[in-house]
Amino acid sequence: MKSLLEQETIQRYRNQGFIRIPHVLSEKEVSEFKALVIANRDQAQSKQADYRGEGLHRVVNAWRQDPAFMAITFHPRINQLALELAGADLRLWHDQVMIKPCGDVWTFIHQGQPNWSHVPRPDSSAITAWVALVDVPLEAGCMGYMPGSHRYWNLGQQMGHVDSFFDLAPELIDHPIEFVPLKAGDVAFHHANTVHCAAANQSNYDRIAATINFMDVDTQYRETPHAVTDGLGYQQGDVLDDEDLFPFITKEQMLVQS
Ligand SMILES: O=C(O)CCC(=O)C(=O)O
Repeated sequence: MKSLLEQETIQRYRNQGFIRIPHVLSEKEVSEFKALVIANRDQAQSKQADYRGEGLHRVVNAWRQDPAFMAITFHPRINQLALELAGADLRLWHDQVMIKPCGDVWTFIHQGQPNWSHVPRPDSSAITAWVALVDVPLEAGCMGYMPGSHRYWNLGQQMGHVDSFFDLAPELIDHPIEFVPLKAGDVAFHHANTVHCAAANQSNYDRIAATINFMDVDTQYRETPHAVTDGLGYQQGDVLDDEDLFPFITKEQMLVQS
């Protein structure tokens, strides 16, 4: 299988914990996927599923509610890029509809993995793809990442607790955040431990995106509430091994598909 990325790009991702990959989707895909994201937001609203009105309209596991969404979540190019950057086979953790309406609400600074029901580990290759379906300059609320912060692997749960985050890692207080504007069809990837945030959407249009969160193939369950694992019966330390819910994303699979 031919690599999509130069070694230098992969190395940059591994050093800084995030990377922008331009022109991943065609214009046609952007317009189809944008419609799918909006449809899934609206479907969730009418069913009162995981819909949040507090500045970010988020639907977790859209591919489970609408099989058409699988075109985004299992997009071969996005999946291959994730595998090349991660340098390891992966499983899907979940996908998300991510619509940020206009307003002054920032996405709090946080790491992904500590907010998931996963046992933290220093060697994780878990990676998130943030797929822009409209242009996302800084004023439309692009993501900001703290370079090198993916090496902090056990800071605990800090979503919405800015003070405790910096209590845990005071040396990060003065660490710069790099904002990464995207064009529609670009994808930004970040390691699941990269400290990140997103600016408020001060444009005059909805910021429409999808995210795909990939985890390590042998991710272990950590006992903590989470929409994806609640009620599944996993015990602390069990491998999240349900192949329907957490399908493998592997190089071998890509070879078969290509
Ligand atoms: O899109 C946002 O505002 C936040 C997204 C985020 O935190 C993530 O994808 O991990």
